[in-house]
Amino acid sequence: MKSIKQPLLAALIALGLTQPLMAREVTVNPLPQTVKWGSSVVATPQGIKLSGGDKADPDAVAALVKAFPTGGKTKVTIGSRGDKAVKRVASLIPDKAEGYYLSVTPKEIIIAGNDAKGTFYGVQTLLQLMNGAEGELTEVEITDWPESANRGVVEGFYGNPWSHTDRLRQFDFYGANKLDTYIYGPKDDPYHHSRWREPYPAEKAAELKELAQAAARNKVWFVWAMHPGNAIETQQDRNAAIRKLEQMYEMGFRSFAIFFDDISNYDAKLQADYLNYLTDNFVKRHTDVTPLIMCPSEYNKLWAGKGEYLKTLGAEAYPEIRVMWTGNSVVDMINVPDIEWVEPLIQRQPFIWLNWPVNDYCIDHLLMGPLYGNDQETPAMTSGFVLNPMEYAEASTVSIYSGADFLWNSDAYNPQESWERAIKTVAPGHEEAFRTFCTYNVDLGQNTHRLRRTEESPELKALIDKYGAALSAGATPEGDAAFKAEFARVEAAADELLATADTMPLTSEIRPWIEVMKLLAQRGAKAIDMHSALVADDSVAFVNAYLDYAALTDKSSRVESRNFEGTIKSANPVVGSLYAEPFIKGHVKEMTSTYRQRHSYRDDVFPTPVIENGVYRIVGPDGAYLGNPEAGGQGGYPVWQAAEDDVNPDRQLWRISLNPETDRYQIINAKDRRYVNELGAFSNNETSNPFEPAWHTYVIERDPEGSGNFAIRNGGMGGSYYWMTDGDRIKPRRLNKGENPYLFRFTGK
Ligand code: 14T
Repeated sequence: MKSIKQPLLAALIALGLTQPLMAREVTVNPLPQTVKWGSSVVATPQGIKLSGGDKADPDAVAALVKAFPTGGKTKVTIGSRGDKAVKRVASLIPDKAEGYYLSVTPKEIIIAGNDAKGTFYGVQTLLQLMNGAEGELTEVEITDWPESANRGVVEGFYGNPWSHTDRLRQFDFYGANKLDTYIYGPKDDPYHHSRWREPYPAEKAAELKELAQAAARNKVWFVWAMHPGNAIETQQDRNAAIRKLEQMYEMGFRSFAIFFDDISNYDAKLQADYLNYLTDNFVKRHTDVTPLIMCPSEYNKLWAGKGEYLKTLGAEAYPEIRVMWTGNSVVDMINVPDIEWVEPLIQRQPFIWLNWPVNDYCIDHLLMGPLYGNDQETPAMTSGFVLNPMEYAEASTVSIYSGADFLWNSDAYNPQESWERAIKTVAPGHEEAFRTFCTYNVDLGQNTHRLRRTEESPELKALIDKYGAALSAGATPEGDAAFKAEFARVEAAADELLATADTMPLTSEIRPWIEVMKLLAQRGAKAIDMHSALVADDSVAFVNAYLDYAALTDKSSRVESRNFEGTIKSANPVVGSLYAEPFIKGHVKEMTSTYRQRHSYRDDVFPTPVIENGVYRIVGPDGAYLGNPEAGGQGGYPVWQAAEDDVNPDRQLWRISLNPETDRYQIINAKDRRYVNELGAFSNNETSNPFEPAWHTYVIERDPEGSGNFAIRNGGMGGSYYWMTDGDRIKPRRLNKGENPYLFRFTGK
């Protein structure tokens, strides 16, 4: 088919003589540096007539002819700088490593790389244009190159390592999205970590060999990492390391990393000596082995103190050895000052290990939100930049896609827009449903690294903001309907995805989370039914809706992921932990408590909380009242007071309520609304509490001996600290043997 000139096309369309052929501007990932669209529509090749194919990079040619067999009509010219085939466009090729020039016109297609990798990337761009064009490829000229070198992934998490198929699929994905680095270091591969001395068994070795080839085909630099811990000093240890590295060399690997993360009693000088030794006795003994990459023991600023360790490492390790770095803390996005801090210490640009979207420290959550928070200048300030993903390989591709985008062209990177494109690419045909899934799987929940993400379920969040409070107050038919519609939408999305889970690697991998999302939607709908029933004063409907809710909740709590025999970690998927869960749980608790106050019909079906939400006096062991003498102040402590405060009774009143996020009680002074924290002190401020709820929420336990007293156990500190008294203060601490923690009573106003 010949191209049709736009005016003629318009005329034909007007006459109804043809289907509209639209110039279709396809978005390529990562976003290219420059794109100039033309106006002609170009025939999409059925088959191609290739010139330059004999000289051009074989991987690039292979990728091209796999998609478009030769023997057709469309003229395609391919080559890299210096090749005769592309000589006439030599001046148009960007003079940048891995860059390429791509031209698509009705006459011909030209792919001209600045180097072999550039040619390969030119082909990848063409393939994306074709896939997105749906038969309506538009004339275009693209000049493109990456802003930084060594963009990719480090398989560096704790948990079930990726499978062989996972990795093969990943490498195709990296090739297509122009990521060029993969560092192999799954913590729970014994031959990487605990049993690094031992050779891979034959079967694993065969898989790894195949991986090395798949990586090469996709222009992915495969770095195999070893984690020798502290066994680096003796000659025996060093011989064992060299033996293992030589074995890996035999299998086809040419690049290596040594990890020293997550160990104690390490020594910078010794580690540097070891790395230099391996460089002299292994790397330099071969002509084709690249300089080592290393992960230091103090791999982030939080752990590095004044930087003495890093300084020694930087001074002692050969300058060509690259040093990894996670930034300001273990899990943190990368900012310019973080790099400026470490670079002079290690005397080289850091190689960034970004702990995102890894979820090994919050395994019940999938991290499906957008990738943001990394300064746009950082890729160019590093010697490499890799993302540590989730053990869920397919689910990780949402972030990896955006990582590729960010690292190639960080100036143009837009987190939200990139995320939207990632969803379309990762779940073609199920974009809307998968998008819904992703929005409900954004928050990490409470975690040791204190990283939170708040872009969860914006649709539901808007409804909560609009109707959430009114729901407690009474009838909101419009609100009830809106919530029901949202939960129905989420349930339908879950059903759509579940229907694909037998055949689609992505949905089969995340099936347990989809199931929990479906149950969440069903539970949400039941909670709204409870509300309607409560408003209508229909106790039978209320009890029935609650029983359904409880059954669904129970079912949800039993869903497991990775629970196979021999699993390293299995998860109990949590979805919607930031807004959806607290909203649903909180309202159900509130409604059952309201119901119980109004009715006695079947109130036995609701579990009785240890104490009802309410305002209480807290009475201590000597009959003293817990009070707040400096109400409205900063800091300070609640103290035991012998006399009742008649002037300001609020100072001795405490609002005690279940916190739906932690399922534990929060204890807040009624006068100034400040929390009592895990130290038995007040938070500074009534509204903003600097601590996570886990640190100021409590388990309240009734004395099993029937004294009528209660114990207050700390939510933090591993749950082993009880409120005890010390003079006029509360002192949370571990119990001595045989000590009685049931010291407190709660009395009404
Ligand atoms: F090597 C490092 F850069 C690194 O990040 N190491 C581990 C990594 O394998 C893991 O996936 C990541 C996220 O959990 O954090 C590091 O592991 C830790 C970090 C901790 F703060 C393990 C225990 C910790 F207490």
